[in-house]
Amino acid sequence: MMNFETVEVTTDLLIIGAGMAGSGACVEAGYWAKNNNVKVTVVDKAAMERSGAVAMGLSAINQYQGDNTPVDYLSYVRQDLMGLCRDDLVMDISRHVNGSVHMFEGFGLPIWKDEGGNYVHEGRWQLMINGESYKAIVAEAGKNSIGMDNLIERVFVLQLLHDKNDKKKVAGAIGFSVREPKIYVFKFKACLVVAGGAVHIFRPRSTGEGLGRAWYPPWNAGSSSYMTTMAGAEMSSQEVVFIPARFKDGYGPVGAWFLLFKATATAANGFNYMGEGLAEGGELHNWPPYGKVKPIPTCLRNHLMMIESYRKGNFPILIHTDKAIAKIAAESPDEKTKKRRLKELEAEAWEDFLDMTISQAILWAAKDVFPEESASEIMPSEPYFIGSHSGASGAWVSGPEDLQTAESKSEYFWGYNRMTTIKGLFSAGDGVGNSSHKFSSGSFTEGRIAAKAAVKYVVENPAMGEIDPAEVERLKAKIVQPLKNYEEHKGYTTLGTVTKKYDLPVEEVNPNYITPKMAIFRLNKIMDEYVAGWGSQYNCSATTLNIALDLLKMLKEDLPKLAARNLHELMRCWENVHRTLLAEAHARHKLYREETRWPGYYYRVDFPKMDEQKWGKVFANSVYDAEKDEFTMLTRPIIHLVDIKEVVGM
Ligand code: SFD
Ligand code: AMP
Repeated sequence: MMNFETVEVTTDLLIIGAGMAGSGACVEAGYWAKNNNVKVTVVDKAAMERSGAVAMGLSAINQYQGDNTPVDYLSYVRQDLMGLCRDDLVMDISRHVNGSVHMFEGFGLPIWKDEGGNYVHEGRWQLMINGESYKAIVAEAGKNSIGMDNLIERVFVLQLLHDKNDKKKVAGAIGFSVREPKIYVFKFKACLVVAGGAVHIFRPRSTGEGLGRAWYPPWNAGSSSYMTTMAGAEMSSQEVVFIPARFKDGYGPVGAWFLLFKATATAANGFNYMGEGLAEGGELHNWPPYGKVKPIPTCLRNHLMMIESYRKGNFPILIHTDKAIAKIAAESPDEKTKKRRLKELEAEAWEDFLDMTISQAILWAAKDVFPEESASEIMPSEPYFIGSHSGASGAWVSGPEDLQTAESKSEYFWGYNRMTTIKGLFSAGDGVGNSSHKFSSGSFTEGRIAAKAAVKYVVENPAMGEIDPAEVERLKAKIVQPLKNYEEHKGYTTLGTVTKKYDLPVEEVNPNYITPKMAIFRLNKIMDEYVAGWGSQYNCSATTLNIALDLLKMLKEDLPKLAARNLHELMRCWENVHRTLLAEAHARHKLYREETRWPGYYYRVDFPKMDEQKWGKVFANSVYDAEKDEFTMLTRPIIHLVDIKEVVGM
């Protein structure tokens, strides 16, 4: 067993996670910190240059307002989430996001421009970029702002520590290095949890040789949610997962194809399920008023696809890349231009994936797919927890004061923008619920907003809190327990990591411990089969959810037996602990909201319709008591700050 050294870090503001929101937070906090003599430190489990969801790069900036107003954006977001959003949070990001995008350009990010020098739009809100190095560019700006001495990489933060004298306030955090035997104990006045969303809570569609492949990054393991939930912060909309429609197997995103190339999708038999769904008497008319809005809400687009493929059996669903390319090329004035245009379109099609989902490009190449010659299969993926895209899960936070009405102020504002219900604990990006469609640029913007407010909090609350040394010692022992479990019991293993016969890695079978891979399989199976994963065709009911809760209880009982062979596996163990708490919160939220509000994300088969009267004007929230291991469910009102009547176009 390794000997662990303890490293103590004392700072004013700790930023946990250096992804898109974390980078925005660094840029902003660096500025305000210098003016206020505040020390800012950022910690990430990976290397900031390529950490988080944007590691591989992106091919679009999905939130840019241009000349649109925050109310325009709000109407789009509210409709897309079937009426569920916090107007104040959405409009707050919207009014600042142009500034962030212009910053990106200043940092050196190439944004596509047309001949007139204007940004090239993918859709109304999206801009095309040459974004392979997007994260590296943004991270560099963040590092420059706070200074390299204040960046701690390769340290996994396990959980937050309360102030010894105030359980409604945070004063520290504990984690460990994933490279050296070191435990990190942080002390701070405030912290910003921006550790992303969650992947691999549900069974992915990828198996065997593609195991682990997902659309959202597998290293987003529910840490934001775990840290805020464990600290006792109120959480919101944990039932709202995002199921993206993606190119089959490689999980290539569809946005550029639908919006830029204007491709259409049909069922295998050629049926135009989207057009028919919208037509008079079509399925979308069963979901008023959202079935009639434009663009069709993301979940309803999925819903139509699911009916066609799973229920009617007309799969696969095809996206007609070939027809889309041919149509654009045909608009050329002459044959020579058409040929050139075809080559350009081909290059753009490949770059879309090479910039952000390289595996999809590899899969196309491996399968001899030429997008200009044939259609590709798309399908709904497994559920993800991503407050920044078309999901809505995350922390319940205070909004900005100036956007509140007299009615909303008492519900949505408690002193500091983006502070959770725990003092000194802020969040942003995937960590914050009910302000969907922020994407990379909006997450960066929300990180800036939260960091500015957190520095203000530090200035106005200058006393350093006190953490409980006994609690620290208890957690130090807990962190390394999986390494001990392995060392103590490894001799009893029936199989090593490699079978002699086939020379294939297999999992160890040992009655005394559970490997991280086994644990994740067990979690995935429970969630897939009982909590509306793809394996149960996104269906669940009170019966299945209660079965899942029983099984999760038993899984939780076994998690102290997790075993790690090395520091990397130690991280894998704790990531699974993070995932499991979010899995439970999610099942409880689904059980609580007795309606089907997001068909295409999940179906409560025992409540198959939207219940506007009971659930149309409320958020489902929860508070976790870590000592009692108990969730309390509650509702909070949806208060509209603006009346929106028109249906907006794309
Ligand atoms: O089209 C710990 N996203 C897209 N956004 C766009 O604007 N345009 C696109 O084209 C997008 N597409 C897309 C996107 C994502 C992915 C994976 C693909 C395609 C393939 C979404 C954005 O990427 C997303 O909205 C933001 O990145 C969210 O930002 P943030 O900061 O909330 O999460 P993060 O960037 O993943 O960062 C999290 C950080 O936390 C670290 N971390 N550190 C310490 N301790 C722990 N316990 C930790 N746990 C996590 C991570 O290392 C990371 O640095 S399209 O398909 O939608
Ligand atoms: P995606 O690639 O699916 O993540 O989508 C990128 C952006 O395009 C997001 O803003 C989506 O909401 C939007 N989008 C994707 N497909 C469609 C569609 N068929 N209609 C309208 N908007 C879409």
